[in-house]
Amino acid sequence: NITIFRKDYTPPSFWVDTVEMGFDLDPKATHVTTRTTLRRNTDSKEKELVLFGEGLKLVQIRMNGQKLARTAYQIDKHSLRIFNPPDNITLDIETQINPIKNTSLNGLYVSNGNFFTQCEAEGFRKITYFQDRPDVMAKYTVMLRADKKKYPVLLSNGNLIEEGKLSGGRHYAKWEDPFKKPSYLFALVAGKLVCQEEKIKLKSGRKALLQVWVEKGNLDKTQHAMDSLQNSIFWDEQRFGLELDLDRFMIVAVSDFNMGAMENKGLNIFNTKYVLANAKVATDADYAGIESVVGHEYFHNWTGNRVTCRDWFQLSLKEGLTVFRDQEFSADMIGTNSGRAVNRIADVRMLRQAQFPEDAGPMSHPVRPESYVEINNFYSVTVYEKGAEVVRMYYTLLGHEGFRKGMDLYFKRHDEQAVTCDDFRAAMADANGRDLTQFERWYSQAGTPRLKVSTTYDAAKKTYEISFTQSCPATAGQSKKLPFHIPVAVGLLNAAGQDMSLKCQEQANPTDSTTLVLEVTKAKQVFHFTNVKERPTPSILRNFSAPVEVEINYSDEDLAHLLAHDSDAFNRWEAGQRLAMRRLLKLTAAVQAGKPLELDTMFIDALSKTLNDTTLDAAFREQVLTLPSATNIAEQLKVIDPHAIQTARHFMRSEITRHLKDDLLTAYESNLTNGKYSPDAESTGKRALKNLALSYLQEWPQDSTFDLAHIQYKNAKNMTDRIGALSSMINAAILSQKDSASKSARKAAQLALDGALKDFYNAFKNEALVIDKWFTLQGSAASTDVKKMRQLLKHPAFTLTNPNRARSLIFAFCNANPAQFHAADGSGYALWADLVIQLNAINPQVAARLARSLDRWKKYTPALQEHMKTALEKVASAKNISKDVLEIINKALA
Ligand code: BAL
Ligand code: ZN
Repeated sequence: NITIFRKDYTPPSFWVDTVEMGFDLDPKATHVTTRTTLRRNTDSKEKELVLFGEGLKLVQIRMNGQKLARTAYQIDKHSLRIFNPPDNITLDIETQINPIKNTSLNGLYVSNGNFFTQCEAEGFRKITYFQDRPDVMAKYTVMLRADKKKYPVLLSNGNLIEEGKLSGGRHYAKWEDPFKKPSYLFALVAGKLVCQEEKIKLKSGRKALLQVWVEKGNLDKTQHAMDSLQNSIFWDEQRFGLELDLDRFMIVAVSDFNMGAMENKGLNIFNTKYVLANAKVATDADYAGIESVVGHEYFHNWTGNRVTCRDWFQLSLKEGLTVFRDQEFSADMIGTNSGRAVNRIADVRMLRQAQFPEDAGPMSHPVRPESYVEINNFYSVTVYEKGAEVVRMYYTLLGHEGFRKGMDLYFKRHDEQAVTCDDFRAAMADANGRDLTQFERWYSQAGTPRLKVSTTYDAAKKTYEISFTQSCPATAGQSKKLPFHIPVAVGLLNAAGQDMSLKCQEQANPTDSTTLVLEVTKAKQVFHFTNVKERPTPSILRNFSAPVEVEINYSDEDLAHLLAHDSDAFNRWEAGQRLAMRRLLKLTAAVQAGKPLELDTMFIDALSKTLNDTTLDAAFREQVLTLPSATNIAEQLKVIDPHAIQTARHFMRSEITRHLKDDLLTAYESNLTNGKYSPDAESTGKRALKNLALSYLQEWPQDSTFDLAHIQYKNAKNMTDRIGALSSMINAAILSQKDSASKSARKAAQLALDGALKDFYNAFKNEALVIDKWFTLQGSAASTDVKKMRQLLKHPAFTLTNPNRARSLIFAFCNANPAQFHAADGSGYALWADLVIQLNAINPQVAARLARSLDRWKKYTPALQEHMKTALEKVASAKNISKDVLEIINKALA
């Protein structure tokens, strides 16, 4: 397994101008003809022409019309090398592939009898021999030929220029993409599909045809995707002045897909999960996910497709930027300030849940990685989510207008080019006359920076000092770090909880606002505020202005003050999380020391105030009432003891319920949403708070609250309420009560749950995405142990070949069921090893994602470590392990 380094980048030896492809589609033997015109790149020292190819049968190769002599080229498992080619070439290559055998879902494959492609990052080489690298951009024409009955719909990138009948019941369609593109954006789809279509008028007055293609039974689930697509198109025109550059834009849903979706030019291919929705089958979260992913893929049309990456180390150039754009889109769609804050909180939760651990583990890498073995492993939360935080920091530093100027310059300079993260940074800097040299460290240094904050108030002089000390822990292959350029948004609250006006000696306040963005660039830095009339409570890192961990000595009173009053809703929430985390860490330590567990009333009171404050949006209250996750707690500990964490968290939840049962019942009852289902922000927030209250109420060890969940299940009119009820039921305390609940109540609850699970399955057995939810509920349920998991894996509806289904059950157990996955006897890890090995043979990408579940094994208690190591070694020594999985396992064991 070869490691590829960023420093070794060299330009391609040839440029490709045109690519003409022909496909004779057949599930077992598809013939592919590829004619490319190439011209030598005089900037390259490489003399040979190296084409990549994987698992291809080469039928023939011709150069400039002549059959290529066998001595003129060399072929191995991964490439085809042509010796001494002339400077201008027309190359004809014919390959044969076997799509039905392609379970990796990379390249051309078959799903439910239809053909689909996935070419990012390196799937095109599984179709034909090609310089399959993003800096080789060409214009494509594609001819598709197939049996007309079996494959009535034939789609590819760009515009349909010709279609017609062929002999033998076959037909053809010819597509032409007017824009240059790299091979990873190539796509084709063929099969029995139907579409919802609408015509829209673009800003310039041009018309465009929009289509959402699905299997026949799913046409009742396309409206939300269509609406989201139109909203995305209009948003990009309005916010960034970017118009759809094609006459036709297609989204196609496929049920077997490795990722969420793929931004192929004009022919986005989507996991069904991010297309299909109606009230019956989709939750509020699904609706939000669809809006965000449809937006994301559409926004790639400019950030990714028109301007693409020079090489895969630059992946965050398009992904970080496009995630930032989709986050802003979702926030703008809500429109209100508190709605924006709730979205921001959700994004930061995700960052802390997944990216902070990645940044501190064996797979840690900078936003722009320095090396990889398998690029698919670097479609990571660091490249995507931390990458989006990096883009957000430009926005915070340069302001709304400044950021837009930077974007405009970026497109002006680089349209139809393959460029680097440095090019993007240069555009931002040059458009604003700013020096962003130091900012480059966000791209080159891995790890989550720590920002220590201390403050001093001088009552006599009315001055206030905020001192920052920044550091960054060592990460894989990077021991020493230099200071980052960190935008720290700061506000000061007076005793009444109002924002004070700010005057800072080191940093002018450009907008006269009460929030100031301090630019911390040194290891140690002090900012002096004057005319501070009283001792303030500092609100640091408002709206999470940088992806760092802030260490600050707040008293509980400070935090309660911020939770009650901060004008920055993000920091209000953050204060609540700090209050909770502090206690969760103490409780975890108490569990480990065998001490009695106690929770103070001050914390409960603070939560109660928020819960009962009906001037706050329900969505925001739900966020405040949601405790830090087990992973969040684990990240704060030197040694992870999952059982102690679980006990502590469970104790806190039950104490909150014991004290606030009536308030929770009120929150439940006052947030019922009746009438027609609508996934708008207000209704979504209400349902979220109601279902959270319901889940807390299940900590109450009696049957009355369980009945509430059961009734909700039976009466549910939408999937959010149905799944919310079922989730509450399956995790209800009454099911495991040994003492206080009577045996018969416990039995009745179990019976009700079993009935509901059966009912749910029967009602939705033809809706794959809903059955995924059914598996997820069970995979993550507190009562699902390894034995039960092995039973579920044998369920007739379970399969490892469909990534959604595999993830629904297995990832739920390994990533979201810590108490059972980390069983003391190591049986959870043994199951994990079996599944990684089985998945590896089917789909290395999915297997490699699962492999990540034991990433942080060195942080666990010694007894668990021992079992984890055994499991990791078992995978490492198994036969035919892919480079995808080996890269993860080897880095973990190193
Ligand atoms: N480019 C892979 C899928 C996505 O990030 O949109
Ligand atoms: Zn993307």
